[in-house]
Amino acid sequence: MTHPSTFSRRTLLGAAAALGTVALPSLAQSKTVLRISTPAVPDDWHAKMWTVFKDTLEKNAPGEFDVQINLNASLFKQGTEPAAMARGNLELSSISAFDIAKLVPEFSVFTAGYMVRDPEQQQKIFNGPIGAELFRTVSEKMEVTPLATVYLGTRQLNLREVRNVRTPGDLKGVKLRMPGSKEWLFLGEALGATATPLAFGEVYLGLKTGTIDGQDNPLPSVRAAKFYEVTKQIVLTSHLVDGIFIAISNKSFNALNAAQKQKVTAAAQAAAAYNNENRIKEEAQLVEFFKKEGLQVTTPDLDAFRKAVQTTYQNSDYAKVWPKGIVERINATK
Ligand code: KDO
Repeated sequence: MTHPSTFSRRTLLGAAAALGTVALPSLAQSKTVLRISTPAVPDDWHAKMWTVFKDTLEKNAPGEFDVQINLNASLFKQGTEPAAMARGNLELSSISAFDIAKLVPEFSVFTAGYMVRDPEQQQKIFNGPIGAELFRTVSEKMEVTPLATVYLGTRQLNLREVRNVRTPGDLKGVKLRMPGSKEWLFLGEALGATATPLAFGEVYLGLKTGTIDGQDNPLPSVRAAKFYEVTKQIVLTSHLVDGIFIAISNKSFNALNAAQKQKVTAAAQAAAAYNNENRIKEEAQLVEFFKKEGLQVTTPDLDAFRKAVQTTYQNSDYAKVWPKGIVERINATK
């Protein structure tokens, strides 16, 4: 006969074990998985910001989310993230104005060189009525919801060999790597170069071996991806105050409850704020860093570049689909 106390202890243990085995997986299963894919290299601010996103979310919604960060385009190739999110195969990414312009043509106004003045104006544009209007269309047409605007930095030219670059005419014949879409290539051509498409992850080798003569990126990315090791010059054209947008697939966003939506949005905004603050600070210090690394840093005739690039865009098919009055509204955003 079983001793009553042994029996009851066993029963209790059994019940606890049963509870444990049932409770643990069901808790784990109830975590919402948020996979992030980005081409950013680990040392760049817009890679590190995702850790801020993850930590903020864990703090505000402990145990509710399983945030998985995939850098270096290891999960999805650069530029394929929006389609993956629209299909519900990816939860989060940071998407560019160029990605958006493919499906929301009027957004190409933000792919135009010398359109946005500086990071402060960029934040005001996208956090104000222009952003609200355009993001509504983005959500409808792309099935993703932009949550925060990230300053990627101001794009500069970065050349393999030193060249006297004063005006766009001086870039004639220069094989300038651009990311692989027609909107990006148009920008490279507008600068006067011969634009050639290449994914971000292949740029270092392209510069090293000479399959390209140069690339354009904001200075913090030139540092983080170590392009300065394989180039000799930076030309401060400041041709694009570049932004990317932390976006979540509508399928994932709509599956969240109201409190979770608010917490995910707040975490995205904290991540963007972390990036913006650090990137702006670093950007101001990098000319000295590159000089110390032995690069020539030159400033071209900015009026000549601005005029040529703006005229090219104004006369292009892109400008034909820009919302009426948007350039004036952008310029009036102070
Ligand atoms: C690039 O490929 O040059 C670019 O700067 C384009 C951006 O839109 C963004 O994809 C960025 O690369 C990556 O995040 C790597 O920094």
